[in-house]
Amino acid sequence: MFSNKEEFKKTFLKRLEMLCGKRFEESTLRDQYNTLGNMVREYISQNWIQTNERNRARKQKQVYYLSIEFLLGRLLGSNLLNLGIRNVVEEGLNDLGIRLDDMEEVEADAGLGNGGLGRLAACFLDSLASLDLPGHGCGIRYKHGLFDQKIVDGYQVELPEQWLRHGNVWEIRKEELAVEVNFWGKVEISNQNGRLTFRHIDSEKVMAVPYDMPVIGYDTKTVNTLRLWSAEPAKTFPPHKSVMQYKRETEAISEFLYPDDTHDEGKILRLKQQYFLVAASVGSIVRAHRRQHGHLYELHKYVAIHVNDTHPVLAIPELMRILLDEEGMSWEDAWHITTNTISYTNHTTLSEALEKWPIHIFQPLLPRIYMIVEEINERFCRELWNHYPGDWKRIEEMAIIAHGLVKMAHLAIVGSHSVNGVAKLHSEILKKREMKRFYEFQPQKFNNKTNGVTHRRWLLKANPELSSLITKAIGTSWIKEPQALIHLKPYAFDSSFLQELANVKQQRKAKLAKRIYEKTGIVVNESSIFDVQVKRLHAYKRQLLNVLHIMYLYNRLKEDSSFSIYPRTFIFGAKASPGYYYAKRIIKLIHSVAEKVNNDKKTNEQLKMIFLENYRVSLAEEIFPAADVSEQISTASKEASGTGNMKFMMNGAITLGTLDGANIEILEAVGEENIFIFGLTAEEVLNYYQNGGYRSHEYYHHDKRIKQVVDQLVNGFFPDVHDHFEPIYDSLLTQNDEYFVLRDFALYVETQEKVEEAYRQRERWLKMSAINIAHSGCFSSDRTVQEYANEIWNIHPLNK
Ligand code: 4GP
Repeated sequence: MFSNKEEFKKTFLKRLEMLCGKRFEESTLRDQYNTLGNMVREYISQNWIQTNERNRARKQKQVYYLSIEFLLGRLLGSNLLNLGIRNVVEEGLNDLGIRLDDMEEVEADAGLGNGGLGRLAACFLDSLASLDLPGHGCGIRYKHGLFDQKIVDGYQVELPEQWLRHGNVWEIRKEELAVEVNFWGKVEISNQNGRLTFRHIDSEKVMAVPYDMPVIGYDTKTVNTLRLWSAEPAKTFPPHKSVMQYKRETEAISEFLYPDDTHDEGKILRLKQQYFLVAASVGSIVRAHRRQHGHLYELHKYVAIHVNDTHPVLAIPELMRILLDEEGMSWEDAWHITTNTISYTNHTTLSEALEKWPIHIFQPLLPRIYMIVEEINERFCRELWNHYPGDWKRIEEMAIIAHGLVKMAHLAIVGSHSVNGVAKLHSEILKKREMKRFYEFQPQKFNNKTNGVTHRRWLLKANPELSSLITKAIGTSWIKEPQALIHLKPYAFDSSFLQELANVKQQRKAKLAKRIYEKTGIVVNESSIFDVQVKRLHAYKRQLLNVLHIMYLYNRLKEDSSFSIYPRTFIFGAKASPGYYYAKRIIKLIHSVAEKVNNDKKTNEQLKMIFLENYRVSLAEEIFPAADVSEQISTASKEASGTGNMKFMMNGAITLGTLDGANIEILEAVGEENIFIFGLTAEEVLNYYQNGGYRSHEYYHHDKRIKQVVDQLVNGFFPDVHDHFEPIYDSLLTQNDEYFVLRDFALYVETQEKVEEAYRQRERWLKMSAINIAHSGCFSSDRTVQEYANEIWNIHPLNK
């Protein structure tokens, strides 16, 4: 369609007139963006069609990745890059007086996720397509993604997000492929020639309408599909409801993403969303399979369904329902097919995040599905009884339904053939603690798949400056084979390379500094250490530890005129779940401390504290390349993996972290001299939880630095907030500091001093940075997805 700049310009101008009905001179940047988006979609349409045709013709096994979240961010830039047409387009646009960067900013972030879990799903899509693997995403087309965060007076305010306000150039509505989803009603049981049959009657129907988005692989013809479902009223309205009420309730299903990554709210709606996603996705998968094979007896040989955390776990009883009620299969056949089709990933050990649905909500909303879950539970408990005769306690612990609750993680483990954690430590904790009983019973199901991130978005696209430098040194092979980044290692000893690395970092710091100034009006010192913590706000992630350390530095600088530090800019970005009041207070605390530190002449040359509002994928792409220090300071055992840690490392930042999640594997990769590790180990934390013995008061009383900063939370040091920080104070003392902030404080301070010392030795620091980049290849999601493909899904590349 356009192999050179001139052709591109010609097509672009013609398409713009056709699409927008105006001359180029009158067009807005949005018109131009829409035109380009449409051109890209057309450009790949043949490959998209051919990928689907090839999948069908070869009857190759496909994986469907079911996820309640896909945190995609913007797509224009990464699509152009993956297609290898970014340069042509950029030059062509330049001739027309348009900056591609400006055009990219017109695109709204597709923020259909909260954090790690949703972003991982997006990285996996990129890797699947880039590896030519037949793998597709299934999710919900939320009208409003994760809320927009505004900071007013230091407090978080949530505004509804509106990514679809101007349409979405990447999607294609496929009404003809809609799937009917049934809620409420009852189950009619009849006996036909001695065989019981089940019919879900009097249900309320909802239409799930798919919107397909192309997932374009890097330098390949493969174009996979992300299918997002939208909820719409069915043709037949329920008789007992007003049309308005029915319409409102139906549309609510795909209206909002739940702004929470740890607890559920609005239970019925959340469960409706989950079943909606599952019924629509499984319905369309099965329909396509039936069309091709005529029956479902070999479904598991051609289809793998992966459930991303427990939210889509109803795929298990839904597939059973189809096989039993629609196909008339025996329970045994249906169970064999289902369990061999489904696999499951756990993303957190936080017990409050383990989903449990009250029966009184579940049963009326999904009567037939509930019956099936009951039967799965009964059969499972019987099996347990045979295995552990008389061990009631164990059976009660492992049951899927107990004490009025349906335990989704138990259903997931029982109904799938593979259960994995997302980093080595996390997978071990699942086996030894959280899921111990299940591991003892079926050890073969359990495995680890350490997370990864797509280095194409997080390095190639986000950091073109560093990417060019890498390519200049080791060639381009790392783009398709990220493990080739290891060839960069010798350059860690090459001072001219290190100088260039320093220049690249400096450029990106200057760029971020400019952005910070535009957004906050604060001038930051571009040669200070950029020390960054960006992630969801959660007590276990311990943004508080970071803040208390800054307060300590501030106190010290104020009180001790002989004390000085290497200038530092502490940068935060975080959204707190709207109902998570504690987390919101931490956001206010960050702002209150920043206010003091940044406005105090005595300190603000050396210390700056920045909170970047509305942290999201597109902002993250500006932050990671500019970071020197990557804060990964969760309470050990709590962060399942972390993926920000990998993005920082790829961009040459040095990790300052605890022995938690994938930090441990980063340590293994780079060696202890290239990372800063501190704090309690997971083992120690878990022992404290189990055996007690921690008294935060002791740390408070014995360490003057701690006493001072903790007291400052409540002693009028922040005059404008009254008692607003009391819950933080209480969490540390009255509630005995569940996340061991005070316990790790001194070690953190000490390690921060080591960070400073290392940074002062420029060559040493740059060497560490180069070594981190060189070892980041194994944290590409290409590696992760390849492991899933080989060891769980059993799928193979399309073009081979
Ligand atoms: C997150 C985990 O907290 C994080 O450690 C992990 O890297 C990420 O999943 C991807 O596996 N969990 C969630 C969640 O986002 O909603 O439970």
